[in-house]
Amino acid sequence: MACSMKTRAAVAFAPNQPLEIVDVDLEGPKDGEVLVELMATGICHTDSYTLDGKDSEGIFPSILGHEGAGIVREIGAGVTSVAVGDHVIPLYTPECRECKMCLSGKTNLCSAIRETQGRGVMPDGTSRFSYKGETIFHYMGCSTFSNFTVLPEIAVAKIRTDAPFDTTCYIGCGVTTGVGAVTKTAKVQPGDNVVVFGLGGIGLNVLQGAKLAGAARIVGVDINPDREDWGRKFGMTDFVNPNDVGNTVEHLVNMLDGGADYSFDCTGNTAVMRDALECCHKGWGTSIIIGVAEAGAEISTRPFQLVTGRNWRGTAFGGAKGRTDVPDIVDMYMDGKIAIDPMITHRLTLDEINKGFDLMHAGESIRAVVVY
Ligand code: NAD
Ligand code: AHE
Ligand code: ZN
Repeated sequence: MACSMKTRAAVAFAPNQPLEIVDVDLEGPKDGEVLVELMATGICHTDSYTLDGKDSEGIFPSILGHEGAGIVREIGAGVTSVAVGDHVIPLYTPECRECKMCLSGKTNLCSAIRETQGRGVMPDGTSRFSYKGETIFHYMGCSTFSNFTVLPEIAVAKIRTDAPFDTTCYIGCGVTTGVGAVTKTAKVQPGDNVVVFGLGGIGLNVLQGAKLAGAARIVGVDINPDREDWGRKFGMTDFVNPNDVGNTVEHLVNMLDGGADYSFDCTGNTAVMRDALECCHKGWGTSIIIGVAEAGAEISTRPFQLVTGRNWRGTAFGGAKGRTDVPDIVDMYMDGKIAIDPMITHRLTLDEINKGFDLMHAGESIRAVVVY
C-alpha cells in the first residue's frame, strides 16, 4: 500500500482566480507509477487558457502545469523503465509503445491513458492529490505546479543528468512543440518559405526549428512590436505586424511570390488560423495549427482554399514521441544545436507563480519558469 506525503502546490481552486499555494496530500505511486520531485516548471499559455475557463476539459480544483523536469524519488510495483534517482521530463503525451496509435507509425498521440488523463485522474480512475480530505484533480497527466507529483511510468522521459532543470523543463512542452512542428509534423525542407503567426514561447521555437531545417524566408507575424527583436534572434528573416499592413494575407502572398510553403498558427486565435491557411501557396502550401482555441470556437475558410491545393493540419507536442524523442532534444540543447537559455526570461519561486501568468498576459515574458 503506497503511503501518503505532503507537498507544496499551487492549486487552481476555481477558474479565473489566482492559484493558491498550499500544502496538499499526495498518495505514493501505485502499480506502474512513479513519484517525481519537480525541480522546475515552465508556465505555458495552455495553463493560462485552462485557468481562464476556456478548456472544455478544464476541471477544478486541480493542480495545473505540464512543462516540468525533476527526479524520480520512488517507483511503484512493476516499474522497469526508470529507477530512483533518474532525471525525467513528465509527458502530457505519453508513449506506451503498445497501443494502436503508438504502433501505427503515423502519430505520437498515444491512446493508452488519454481518457482518464482528460478526466483529471490516474489510469486507475482515482486522483493521488487531496486537500483537507477533498479530491484535487491532476492536469494533462502532469500537474507540475507541485513540488512532487505522481506519473504513470509511460508518461516520463528519462534524460541525461547533466542537463540543467531550469532550462530543460521547457522541452516538456514549448521547445518540443515548436521545433517538432517544423521538423516532425511539417517536415520543412531546405529552401522552403515559412510563416509563423505568434512569436511567443511556441512561435520562437518554430522559428528556430525552421532555421534548423534550412528554410529560406522565415516570416514572423505578431501584433506585439517587441516581438520583432525576439524573432530575429531565432532565425526570422522578415517581420510583419498585421496592424501595419492593410490585408495580412495579401501582404504575405505578395511577399512570398504566391505564398508560404508552410505556415504555423501559434496564437490560438481562429481568425489568425484562417489567415495562416490562406497565406499558403496555391497547389501545395500547408498550414499547421499549434494554437489551442477556446471551447466552442470553430475554424472556417472557403472550401475553394482546399480545392485549390492548400492543406490544413494540426500538431500536438510537435509530433514528438516523448520517451523516444525527448532525450534526443535534450542532447540537441546540450550540444548547442537549439537555444533555450535566452527564452527563459523570468525565474520565480512557487509562491510567485501568479506573477508568471501576469507577465505572460502583459507580453513581458517568453517563458517564466518556477524553480523549486
Ligand atoms: P504566448 O502567450 O507566449 O505567445 C502568443 C503570441 O501570439 C504572443 O507573442 C502574442 O503577441 C501573439 N498574438 C496574439 N494574438 C495575435 C494575433 N491576432 N496576431 C498575431 N500574433 C498574435 O503563448 P505560447 O505559450 O507561445 O502558446 C501559443 C499557443 O500555442 C497557445 O494557444 C497555446 O495554448 C498553444 N500550445 C499548443 C501546443 C500543442 O501541442 N498544440 C503546445 C503548447 C502550446
Ligand atoms: N483540452 C483541450 C485541448 C487542449 C490541447 O489541444 N492540448 C494539446 C497540448 S497543449 C500543450 O500546451 C494536446 O496535446 N492536444 C492533444 C490531446 O490529446 O489533448 C480541449 O479542447 O478539450
Ligand atoms: Zn504547453
